[in-house]
Amino acid sequence: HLLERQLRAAIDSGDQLQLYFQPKVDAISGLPVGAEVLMRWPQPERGMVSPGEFIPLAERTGLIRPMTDWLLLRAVEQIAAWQAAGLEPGKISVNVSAHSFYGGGLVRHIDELLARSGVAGEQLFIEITESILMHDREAAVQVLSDLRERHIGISVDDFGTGYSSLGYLQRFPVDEIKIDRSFVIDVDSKAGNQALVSAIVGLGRALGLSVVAEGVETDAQAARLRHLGCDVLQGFLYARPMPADQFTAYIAGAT
Ligand code: G
Ligand code: G
Ligand code: G
Ligand code: NA
Ligand code: MN
Repeated sequence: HLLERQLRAAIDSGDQLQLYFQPKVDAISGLPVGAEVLMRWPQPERGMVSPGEFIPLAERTGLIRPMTDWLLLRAVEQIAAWQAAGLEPGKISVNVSAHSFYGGGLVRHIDELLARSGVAGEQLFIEITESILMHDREAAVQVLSDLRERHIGISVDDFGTGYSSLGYLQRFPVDEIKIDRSFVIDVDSKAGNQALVSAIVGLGRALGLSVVAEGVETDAQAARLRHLGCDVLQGFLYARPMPADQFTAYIAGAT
């Protein structure tokens, strides 16, 4: 397929794919606590290809592994550059797909990047979906423990959409849960969504996890999520995903 060839070329060339950063803010103060990295692909002939299109393609073809390795490299280099400039970007979260998570080599790759750059593991968060974690629970515990040993944070993405095994959440060394956008959309008007968010916050508190709500678009949603006890908010209300140089200005202005 043409798109697959183009994606392979983009990964090989190393200068077509871009890292965008979407701030995560403290629910109470509104100050940034970090950002989620989201991959963007401005393809020279096609224009911006949607991640909804090229991420599943990358997952089907196995290209997601070199792509994630490259993204991790660039993310760690960027953190080092911000720190060298005296800026504090907070914790930078990288999405990791099943191939990378279970394929072996993820932790070794991160070790190399951290050693080479001098960046501390605690600067990084790995976002992994609930369903990926449940796929092979024993293998997952091993990878998560390896990451924890390096003080790398673990975030459970799209929380509430998989078939949750709440018992396992307690056995996984996890730091953060991200309430899926689908529960956030109507949280200001639907009692059911409020009850869900409230239950997830209660679970997070009981297990000592930070609770993030994603996809926050309105003040009404933010006020309700804050009232329900969410710790961190992320969404278009605060900022859209932005290129590194814009995020530099964002954190420089926020401090
Ligand atoms: O970035 P949004 O803007 O459109 O992303 C769409 C989907 O692609 C989301 O599910 C998001 O998690 C995923 N995605 C974006 N960037 C990455 C990435 O670098 N790696 C992985 N695995 N998924 C990503
Ligand atoms: O699957 P994951 O949660 O990683 O996906 C993040 C996706 O959510 C990205 O596509 C990102 O662009 C998108 N996103 C971030 N904030 C908002 C928001 O406030 N509203 C909507 N509709 N999408 C958002
Ligand atoms: O409406 P009012 O401001 O009283 O809302 C207080 C809500 O904010 C309560 O639900 C409480 O759990 C939550 N809250 C209070 N302090 C904090 C805090 O430091 N962090 C978070 N995430 N929630 C808090
Ligand atoms: Na994510
Ligand atoms: Mn999510």
